[in-house]
Amino acid sequence: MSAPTTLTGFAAALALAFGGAWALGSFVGPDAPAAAHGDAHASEATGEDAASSDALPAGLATSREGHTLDLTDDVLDAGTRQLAFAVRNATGAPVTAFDVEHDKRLHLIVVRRDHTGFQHVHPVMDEEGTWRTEVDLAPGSWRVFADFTPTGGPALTLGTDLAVPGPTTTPPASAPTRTAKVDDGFEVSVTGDLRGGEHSTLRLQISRDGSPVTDLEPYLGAYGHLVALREGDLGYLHVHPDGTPGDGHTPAGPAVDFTAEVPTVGRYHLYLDFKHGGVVRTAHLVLDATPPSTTTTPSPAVPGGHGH
Ligand SMILES: [Cu+2]
Repeated sequence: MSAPTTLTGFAAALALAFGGAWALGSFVGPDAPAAAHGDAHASEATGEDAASSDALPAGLATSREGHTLDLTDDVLDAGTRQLAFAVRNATGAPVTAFDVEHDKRLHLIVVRRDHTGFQHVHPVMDEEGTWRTEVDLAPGSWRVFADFTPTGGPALTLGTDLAVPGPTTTPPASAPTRTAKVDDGFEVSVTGDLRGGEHSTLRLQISRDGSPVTDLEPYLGAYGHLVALREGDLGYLHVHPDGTPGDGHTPAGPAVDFTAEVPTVGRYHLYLDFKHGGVVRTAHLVLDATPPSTTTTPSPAVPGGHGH
């Protein structure tokens, strides 16, 4: 598998990050390269041959590169609650300086582990470095992802667990879902396929009451934001579309294209945030990544084999 060779601008960097960060995003050991922080915003994740499809994606570690995601309460009652947390440095002190990425200093994803709840919110930090936001919680086991770049440090996505006590029902088994209904008559469908260890293009199309939506509004500098979570471990990807609003060739819908690369076969939950009429909505789609295309599948007898 080869790394992308053409990187022009933001979307391309993030498209790379979608793939490269997976491969580089293993738990960082003492011998790991400095760039191996495995975040979708890690635009410097170039040059490495993303050879190991078994590498760990972002979001699986609570601590990495001297930074720790620390929830004030890791048990919260169900309902609309204030979630508070800090990002702590290696001495335990709250970090208060963050770079702005995609209009925000920190992006927070809160997802129930069975994929029945998902929120992408932007907390506010006080002077002491405590971040707060409201979230809607149903009983169950949740995962909290903080996606940020401490000033002078690496882009990071840290994850930690949040418990919400109460009776839960068994969720239906997940199934591949290429079309998802969203509130207020919106519907999102996806074409294209994910292949483990390879780049592919996904096209997400947005309609409302059966008509294509052509007046999407920019949200955080793009017509769509896509978070992908691997089923089973909730390995995390945050990706952005090919093209940006106002670049002269990116339409405001109905299609939003993404370049995707997932590290392995398996099931991936895709959460698309898009904005229309001043409201941000989220669509939940599910795709199964297939093995790499046969022409490039390395033979076990020929490591890194070149099939073309
Ligand atoms: Cu965000």
